[in-house]
Amino acid sequence: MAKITAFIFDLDGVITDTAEYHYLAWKQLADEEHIAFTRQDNDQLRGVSRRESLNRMLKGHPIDETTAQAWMERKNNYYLQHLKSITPNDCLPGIKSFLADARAAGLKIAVGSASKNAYEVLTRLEIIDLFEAVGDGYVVKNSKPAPDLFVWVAGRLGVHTEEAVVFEDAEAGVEAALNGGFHVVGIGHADVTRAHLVLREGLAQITAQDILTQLQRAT
Ligand code: B16
Ligand code: MG
Repeated sequence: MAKITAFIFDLDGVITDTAEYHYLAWKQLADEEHIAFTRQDNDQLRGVSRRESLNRMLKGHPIDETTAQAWMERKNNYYLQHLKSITPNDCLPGIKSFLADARAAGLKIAVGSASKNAYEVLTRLEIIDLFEAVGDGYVVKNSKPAPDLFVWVAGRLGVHTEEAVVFEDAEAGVEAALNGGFHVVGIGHADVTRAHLVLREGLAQITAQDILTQLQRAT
Protein backbone atom coordinates (compact mmCIF):
# COMPACT_ATOMS: atom_id res chain seq x y z
CA MET A 1 0.00 0.00 0.00
CA ALA A 2 1.31 3.49 -0.92
CA LYS A 3 2.18 5.74 2.02
CA ILE A 4 -0.82 7.92 2.90
CA THR A 5 0.08 11.61 3.00
CA ALA A 6 -3.25 13.43 2.71
CA PHE A 7 -6.81 13.46 4.05
CA ILE A 8 -9.58 14.98 1.89
CA PHE A 9 -12.86 15.80 3.65
CA ASP A 10 -16.33 16.16 2.22
CA LEU A 11 -18.11 19.11 3.88
CA ASP A 12 -21.85 18.51 4.41
CA GLY A 13 -22.23 15.42 6.61
CA VAL A 14 -18.53 15.10 7.50
CA ILE A 15 -17.34 18.48 8.81
CA THR A 16 -20.75 20.03 9.52
CA ASP A 17 -24.39 19.19 8.95
CA THR A 18 -26.00 21.56 6.47
CA ALA A 19 -28.46 18.92 5.16
CA GLU A 20 -31.27 20.38 7.31
CA TYR A 21 -30.77 23.83 5.75
CA HIS A 22 -30.75 22.30 2.26
CA TYR A 23 -34.00 20.55 3.20
CA LEU A 24 -35.68 23.72 4.48
CA ALA A 25 -34.66 25.66 1.36
CA TRP A 26 -35.84 22.95 -1.12
CA LYS A 27 -39.02 22.52 0.93
CA GLN A 28 -39.83 26.23 0.72
CA LEU A 29 -39.36 26.18 -3.07
CA ALA A 30 -41.36 22.95 -3.44
CA ASP A 31 -44.24 24.29 -1.31
CA GLU A 32 -44.38 27.50 -3.32
CA GLU A 33 -44.50 25.47 -6.54
CA HIS A 34 -47.00 22.90 -5.16
CA ILE A 35 -44.57 19.98 -5.49
CA ALA A 36 -44.66 17.28 -2.79
CA PHE A 37 -41.29 17.09 -0.99
CA THR A 38 -40.55 15.17 2.23
CA ARG A 39 -37.53 14.63 4.46
CA GLN A 40 -37.20 11.17 2.88
CA ASP A 41 -37.02 12.86 -0.53
CA ASN A 42 -34.32 15.13 0.87
CA ASP A 43 -32.20 12.09 1.85
CA GLN A 44 -31.86 11.37 -1.88
CA LEU A 45 -30.16 14.75 -2.38
CA ARG A 46 -27.25 14.01 -0.04
CA GLY A 47 -23.92 14.84 -1.69
CA VAL A 48 -25.28 15.44 -5.20
CA SER A 49 -25.00 18.76 -7.05
CA ARG A 50 -27.59 21.52 -6.94
CA ARG A 51 -28.67 20.70 -10.49
CA GLU A 52 -29.07 16.97 -9.77
CA SER A 53 -30.90 17.86 -6.53
CA LEU A 54 -33.42 19.90 -8.56
CA ASN A 55 -33.89 17.02 -11.01
CA ARG A 56 -34.57 14.61 -8.11
CA MET A 57 -36.94 17.06 -6.41
CA LEU A 58 -38.92 17.43 -9.65
CA LYS A 59 -39.39 13.64 -9.97
CA GLY A 60 -39.91 13.91 -13.75
CA HIS A 61 -42.06 17.07 -13.60
CA PRO A 62 -40.96 18.96 -16.78
CA ILE A 63 -39.69 22.57 -16.59
CA ASP A 64 -37.74 24.61 -19.14
CA GLU A 65 -34.11 25.67 -18.64
CA THR A 66 -34.89 29.29 -17.77
CA THR A 67 -37.27 28.15 -15.03
CA ALA A 68 -34.72 25.59 -13.77
CA GLN A 69 -32.07 28.31 -13.41
CA ALA A 70 -34.53 30.63 -11.65
CA TRP A 71 -35.67 27.91 -9.23
CA MET A 72 -32.08 26.96 -8.34
CA GLU A 73 -31.29 30.62 -7.65
CA ARG A 74 -34.38 30.93 -5.45
CA LYS A 75 -33.52 27.78 -3.52
CA ASN A 76 -29.97 29.02 -3.04
CA ASN A 77 -31.17 32.38 -1.73
CA TYR A 78 -33.32 30.57 0.86
CA TYR A 79 -30.30 28.39 1.75
CA LEU A 80 -28.02 31.44 2.13
CA GLN A 81 -30.48 32.91 4.64
CA HIS A 82 -30.16 29.75 6.75
CA LEU A 83 -26.35 29.78 6.47
CA LYS A 84 -26.29 33.10 8.33
CA SER A 85 -27.02 31.19 11.54
CA ILE A 86 -23.91 28.96 11.26
CA THR A 87 -21.24 29.52 13.94
CA PRO A 88 -17.97 27.71 14.86
CA ASN A 89 -20.08 25.59 17.24
CA ASP A 90 -21.69 23.91 14.23
CA CYS A 91 -18.68 21.73 13.44
CA LEU A 92 -19.66 18.08 13.94
CA PRO A 93 -18.46 16.51 17.23
CA GLY A 94 -14.73 15.85 17.36
CA ILE A 95 -13.96 17.17 13.88
CA LYS A 96 -11.82 20.10 15.03
CA SER A 97 -9.56 17.93 17.17
CA PHE A 98 -9.42 15.29 14.41
CA LEU A 99 -8.24 17.94 11.91
CA ALA A 100 -5.64 19.21 14.38
CA ASP A 101 -4.50 15.65 15.03
CA ALA A 102 -4.15 14.94 11.29
CA ARG A 103 -2.06 18.06 10.79
CA ALA A 104 0.11 17.20 13.80
CA ALA A 105 0.69 13.77 12.25
CA GLY A 106 2.14 15.56 9.18
CA LEU A 107 -0.80 14.89 6.86
CA LYS A 108 -1.98 17.44 4.30
CA ILE A 109 -5.67 18.22 4.74
CA ALA A 110 -8.16 19.51 2.16
CA VAL A 111 -11.88 19.79 1.39
CA GLY A 112 -13.74 18.32 -1.59
CA SER A 113 -17.39 19.44 -1.55
CA ALA A 114 -20.09 19.49 -4.23
CA SER A 115 -21.35 22.74 -2.72
CA LYS A 116 -20.92 26.11 -4.42
CA ASN A 117 -21.23 27.55 -0.91
CA ALA A 118 -18.30 25.63 0.60
CA TYR A 119 -16.11 28.74 1.16
CA GLU A 120 -19.01 30.53 2.86
CA VAL A 121 -19.65 27.57 5.19
CA LEU A 122 -15.96 27.00 6.04
CA THR A 123 -15.50 30.72 6.72
CA ARG A 124 -18.49 30.80 9.06
CA LEU A 125 -17.13 27.72 10.87
CA GLU A 126 -13.79 29.61 11.18
CA ILE A 127 -11.74 26.65 9.95
CA ILE A 128 -10.97 27.64 6.36
CA ASP A 129 -7.31 28.47 7.11
CA LEU A 130 -6.62 24.90 8.24
CA PHE A 131 -6.89 23.49 4.70
CA GLU A 132 -4.17 23.43 2.06
CA ALA A 133 -6.79 23.18 -0.71
CA VAL A 134 -10.54 23.59 -1.05
CA GLY A 135 -12.39 22.11 -4.03
CA ASP A 136 -15.99 23.27 -4.26
CA GLY A 137 -18.94 23.05 -6.67
CA TYR A 138 -17.23 25.40 -9.14
CA VAL A 139 -13.89 23.67 -9.80
CA VAL A 140 -14.95 20.82 -12.12
CA LYS A 141 -17.81 20.19 -14.53
CA ASN A 142 -18.63 16.56 -13.71
CA SER A 143 -20.01 16.21 -10.18
CA LYS A 144 -19.89 13.18 -7.83
CA PRO A 145 -20.01 10.19 -8.53
CA ALA A 146 -17.47 11.32 -11.14
CA PRO A 147 -14.02 11.34 -9.48
CA ASP A 148 -13.08 14.73 -11.00
CA LEU A 149 -13.50 16.88 -7.88
CA PHE A 150 -11.36 14.68 -5.61
CA VAL A 151 -8.77 14.22 -8.38
CA TRP A 152 -8.63 18.02 -8.74
CA VAL A 153 -8.05 18.38 -4.97
CA ALA A 154 -5.32 15.71 -4.99
CA GLY A 155 -3.64 17.63 -7.82
CA ARG A 156 -3.71 20.83 -5.76
CA LEU A 157 -2.09 18.96 -2.88
CA GLY A 158 0.50 17.39 -5.17
CA VAL A 159 -0.36 13.81 -4.14
CA HIS A 160 -1.34 10.71 -6.12
CA THR A 161 -4.88 9.49 -5.49
CA GLU A 162 -3.65 6.27 -3.84
CA GLU A 163 -1.78 8.42 -1.30
CA ALA A 164 -4.96 10.14 -0.09
CA VAL A 165 -7.97 9.18 2.02
CA VAL A 166 -11.40 10.64 1.22
CA PHE A 167 -13.93 11.00 4.07
CA GLU A 168 -17.51 10.90 2.72
CA ASP A 169 -21.07 10.63 4.09
CA ALA A 170 -22.89 10.06 0.76
CA GLU A 171 -23.09 7.14 -1.62
CA ALA A 172 -22.32 9.41 -4.61
CA GLY A 173 -19.19 10.67 -2.83
CA VAL A 174 -17.97 7.19 -1.88
CA GLU A 175 -18.37 6.12 -5.51
CA ALA A 176 -16.52 9.25 -6.68
CA ALA A 177 -13.58 8.46 -4.42
CA LEU A 178 -13.51 4.77 -5.41
CA ASN A 179 -13.67 5.77 -9.08
CA GLY A 180 -10.63 7.99 -8.52
CA GLY A 181 -8.56 5.27 -6.83
CA PHE A 182 -8.58 6.87 -3.36
CA HIS A 183 -8.85 5.15 0.00
CA VAL A 184 -12.34 5.86 1.32
CA VAL A 185 -13.76 6.21 4.83
CA GLY A 186 -17.58 6.23 4.93
CA ILE A 187 -19.12 8.39 7.66
CA GLY A 188 -22.62 8.18 9.14
CA HIS A 189 -25.77 6.26 8.40
CA ALA A 190 -26.37 6.61 4.66
CA ASP A 191 -25.32 3.90 2.20
CA VAL A 192 -21.53 4.14 2.51
CA THR A 193 -20.91 0.41 2.82
CA ARG A 194 -18.65 0.27 -0.26
CA ALA A 195 -16.06 2.41 1.57
CA HIS A 196 -12.87 0.65 2.78
CA LEU A 197 -13.71 1.63 6.35
CA VAL A 198 -17.12 2.69 7.75
CA LEU A 199 -17.43 4.90 10.85
CA ARG A 200 -21.14 5.16 11.65
CA GLU A 201 -20.52 7.53 14.58
CA GLY A 202 -18.20 9.89 12.71
CA LEU A 203 -14.75 11.11 13.68
CA ALA A 204 -15.33 11.90 17.38
CA GLN A 205 -13.65 8.87 18.92
CA ILE A 206 -10.79 8.15 16.54
CA THR A 207 -7.29 9.44 15.78
CA ALA A 208 -5.58 9.98 12.44
CA GLN A 209 -3.19 7.14 13.28
CA ASP A 210 -6.15 4.79 13.99
CA ILE A 211 -7.47 5.53 10.49
CA LEU A 212 -4.11 4.75 8.89
CA THR A 213 -3.78 1.50 10.86
CA GLN A 214 -7.32 0.34 10.10
CA LEU A 215 -7.02 1.14 6.39
CA GLN A 216 -3.78 -0.81 6.24
CA ARG A 217 -5.64 -3.84 7.64
CA ALA A 218 -8.65 -3.36 5.32
CA THR A 219 -6.85 -2.93 1.99
P1 B16 B 1 -24.96 23.88 -3.15
P2 B16 B 1 -21.16 18.04 0.14
C1 B16 B 1 -23.42 18.88 -1.01
O1 B16 B 1 -22.36 19.10 -0.11
C2 B16 B 1 -24.71 18.60 -0.25
O2 B16 B 1 -24.60 17.38 0.49
C3 B16 B 1 -25.85 18.45 -1.24
O3 B16 B 1 -27.05 18.23 -0.54
C4 B16 B 1 -25.95 19.74 -2.07
O4 B16 B 1 -26.96 19.61 -3.05
C5 B16 B 1 -24.60 20.00 -2.76
O5 B16 B 1 -23.57 20.08 -1.78
C6 B16 B 1 -24.61 21.28 -3.56
O6 B16 B 1 -24.75 22.37 -2.68
O7 B16 B 1 -26.38 24.06 -3.57
O8 B16 B 1 -24.60 24.68 -1.90
O9 B16 B 1 -23.99 24.16 -4.29
O10 B16 B 1 -21.76 16.89 0.89
O11 B16 B 1 -20.58 17.63 -1.22
O12 B16 B 1 -20.18 18.84 0.96
MG1 MG C 1 -21.59 15.17 2.10
